[in-house]
Amino acid sequence: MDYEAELQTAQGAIMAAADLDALEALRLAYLGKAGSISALLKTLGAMSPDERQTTGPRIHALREGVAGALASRKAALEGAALEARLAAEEVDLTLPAPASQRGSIHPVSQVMEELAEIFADLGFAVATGPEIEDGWHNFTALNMPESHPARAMHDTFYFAERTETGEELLLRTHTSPVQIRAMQATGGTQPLRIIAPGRVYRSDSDATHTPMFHQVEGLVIGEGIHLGHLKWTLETFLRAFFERDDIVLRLRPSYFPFTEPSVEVDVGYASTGGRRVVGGNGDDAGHGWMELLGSGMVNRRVLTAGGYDPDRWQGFAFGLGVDRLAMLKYGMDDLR
Ligand code: FA5
Repeated sequence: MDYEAELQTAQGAIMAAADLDALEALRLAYLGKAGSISALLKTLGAMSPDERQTTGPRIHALREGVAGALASRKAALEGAALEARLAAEEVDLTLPAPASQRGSIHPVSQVMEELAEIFADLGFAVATGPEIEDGWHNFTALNMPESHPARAMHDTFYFAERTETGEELLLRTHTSPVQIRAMQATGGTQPLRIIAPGRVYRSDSDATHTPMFHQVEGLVIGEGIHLGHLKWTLETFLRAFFERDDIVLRLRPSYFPFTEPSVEVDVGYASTGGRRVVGGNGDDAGHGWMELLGSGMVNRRVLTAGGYDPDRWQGFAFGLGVDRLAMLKYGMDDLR
C-alpha cells in the first residue's frame, strides 16, 4: 500500500472540506471507530514482527498526518466562521436595556421613619444612645440594681471587658437607657419630649423573638404630666400610624422597675382571612387584643438618677417593639 499517496489524498479531501460538518464526516471516515486508518491499525496485530517493524511506523505516520490536517482545517474553518459572524452581526443600540432590580427601604427602617415623622408632629425630638452600653445606664439607673431579679429577665449579651470605672459592658437590652442619657443632657432643668428609635439585643430567638430587634422609646417630662397624657399620645400616634380612627387601646396594669405605675398597652384587632387587621374593640366578636408596648409613669428613682427633682417633675415613658409594629402594618407573620 502506498501510504504517502494515501496521505496526500486524505489531505486533499480535508483541505477541500467546506464546513465543520463535512470535516467531522471526514474525521469519522479516517479516524472513527470504523474509519479506514483505524482499520489499518488493527491489521498490525496479525503481522509478523518484521512486517510490523516496517509497516507500523508508516501507518502511524499516516494517522499523525491526517490528524494534523484535520486540526489545522478545523482551526481555519472556525476562524472563518467567527469572521463571518462578526461581519454579519451588528450591535443594535436602539434595543431597550433589560430592567434592573431596584432596592427598597427595609420595612423596619420604613416604620422607624414613619414613627419619627408622626412623633415630630407631636413635638418629639429624636434622641440616640450607644448600642454598647454600661450596666449603670442599661439597668442600675433604671431602678434595676445588681441584685434585682428583673436584671435577669433580660437575656443579656455581656462583654468580657469592663468600663474604666469597673461597670460591666453589654449590648443594650432596650432603648430605655436613652431616657437616662437624655435626662442627664438637660441637667434636670427643662421639660423633655423625645423618642429614641434603635437596635436592641437579647439572647432570644423564635418566630416572635430575634436576638437583635428594634424598639422606639418615648419619654415626656414636664410639670403636671399624668397617665391621661400617655394614653392620648399613644392613641393619637396609633391612629396616624395605622391610618384608622377606630383604634381602641386597652391599658393593663403591669410591672417595670423604671415606671410606677406601669401599664402594658394592647391594641384591638380583627382577624380577617388569617390576618390581623388593627382596629375595633378587641372584646367584640371576631376580634382580639394584641400587646404592643410597655409604658408607665417614670419612677421617682429614675427621675432622680437622671438629675430631675421628682417633687417638681413628672413624666411618662413607653417602649414599643418596631418589628412587631412592622409585621402588623405590612401583614408579615414571622419576625425573621
Ligand atoms: C422593655 O424593653 C421596656 N424597656 C419597655 C418600657 C419602656 C416600659 C419604657 C416602660 C417604659 P419589654 O421587654 O416588654 O419592655 O419589650 C418591649 C417590647 O419590645 C415588647 O412589647 C415587644 O414588642 C418587643 N420585644 C421584646 N423582646 C423582643 C424580641 N426578642 N424580639 C422582638 N421584639 C421584642
